[in-house]
Amino acid sequence: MNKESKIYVAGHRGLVGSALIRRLRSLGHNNLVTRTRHEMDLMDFPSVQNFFSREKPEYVFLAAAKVGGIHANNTLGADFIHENLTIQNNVIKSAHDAKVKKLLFLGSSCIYPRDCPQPIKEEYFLDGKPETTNIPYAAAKIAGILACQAFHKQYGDTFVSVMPTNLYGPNDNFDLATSHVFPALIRKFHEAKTGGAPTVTVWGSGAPKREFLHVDDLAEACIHLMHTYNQPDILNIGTGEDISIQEFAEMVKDVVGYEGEIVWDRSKPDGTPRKLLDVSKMNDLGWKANIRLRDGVASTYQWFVASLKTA
Ligand code: GFB
Repeated sequence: MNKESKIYVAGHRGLVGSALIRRLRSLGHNNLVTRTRHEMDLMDFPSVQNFFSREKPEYVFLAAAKVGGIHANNTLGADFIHENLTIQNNVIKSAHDAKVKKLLFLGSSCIYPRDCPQPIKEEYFLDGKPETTNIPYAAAKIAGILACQAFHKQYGDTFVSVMPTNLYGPNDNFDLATSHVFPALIRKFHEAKTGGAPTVTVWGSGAPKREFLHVDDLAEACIHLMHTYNQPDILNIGTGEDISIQEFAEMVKDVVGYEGEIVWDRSKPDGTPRKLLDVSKMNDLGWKANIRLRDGVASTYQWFVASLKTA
């Protein structure tokens, strides 16, 4: 991949896609192709085929997906499995037909068995049942990995799959009903601080542990792999460190400067107790995460406050 290569980022307005665009632009890539949902519906196979045969992108980042936090995954399973299977099938087959040089598929750490040893090695893939709150989403992502591997085996396509841990950063979804815990807590503590609320309600017991990766670190990892990695074997992308939801809530509270109390709503699911990724393969390939969690909380909080002013 060089500066003139034609690169298509599917999902360029989302958390991951927008970070890829920022990073590619800052590296001097000037032949980026994007389409809004209005311009091309990734759920519509003829439109996707038509786009690929006309534009003939050389490199594809498949970051378009329906994503959400524990509550959205637990209640909108039909949408999660249907939309993700359809989008990825349409893009992967069209990329194959258009003979793209390389495609990078964004999976998720939730594809792994819920109760596997920690940290999670890539070889645990398909060794057991995923966490129940996100099985439809996990099933779609598992199918995406298997599709990339099958196209590689049957046709020799260079279709690579990466498994990021829980991501955060600019352009995240801050809607409390559908978001992940990171943006949810930023919004909750900010609104409690500005509204003078005495308590903030955080879901679950606080005991689960999560590994949070800034999406700019992920973008750097994906671009690094586009240059260096051609294998069908999946790769974990994370920081290699996790934190309990309770510790994380205290951190967000502190960064936001909220002085009230945290109340735990144990009627909400905890989800998987832990999903720390083993990132030694990525480290061996020459990449490691740079952004410290507390710095990432502070910068994302600033981004969120600025976004409220422009909304
Ligand atoms: O980020 P999150 O929604 O998703 O929740 P998962 C992580 C943990 O934070 C859970 C707790 O234990 C939640 O109960 N939590 C506490 C909260 N307060 C809140 C809150 O206000 N909002 C939210 N959303 N959570 C998702 C999967 O699992 O992770 C997806 O469902 C995907 O499939 C994604 O893989 C990365 O980490 O539990």
